[in-house]
Amino acid sequence: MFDVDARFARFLDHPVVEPFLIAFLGADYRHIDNDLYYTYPGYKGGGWHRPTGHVIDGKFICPMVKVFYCITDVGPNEGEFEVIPGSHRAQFSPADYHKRLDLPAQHIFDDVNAGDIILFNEGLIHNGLPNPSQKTRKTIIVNFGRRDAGVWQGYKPLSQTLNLD
Ligand SMILES: O=C(O)CCC(=O)C(=O)O
Repeated sequence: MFDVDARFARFLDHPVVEPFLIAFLGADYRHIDNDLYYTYPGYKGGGWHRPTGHVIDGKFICPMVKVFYCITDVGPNEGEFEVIPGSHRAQFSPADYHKRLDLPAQHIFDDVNAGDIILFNEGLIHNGLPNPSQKTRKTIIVNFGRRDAGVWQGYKPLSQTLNLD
């Protein structure tokens, strides 16, 4: 997205977000990838997941922080995003309950205003609910890692973009 419009670079060091990224990942945090993410009317839901970042071999790790810049309002039954607070410390796998919609202790983001930001450790078990409404939920997702994280293939800005004054 930075190649399309360099103003999207604001999402790399947004003044509200940057202090959290520094606290969780270090002052030399890195951009990993980004997506313009739409969940359309009729979306069937994504399924609970967490790529990494939980307890592995008794050690807690946080290699990646996900930042959701919400660009639409989202109310109840509009395909809300949901997380299980604290689940980044759990040692079980989401595989067994992947298909379930509701889980105990889940938090459903059903009071979102455009402009809100959701920031979380990717180790938190999370999901996008089915969207039975007529509204599309739109999110700009930007993922960040520690200094040793690499930008994912296809997400590195063009050299012309990086050379902008
Ligand atoms: O917003 C959503 O529906 C899901 C996004 C998600 O799960 C992710 O970026 O890992």
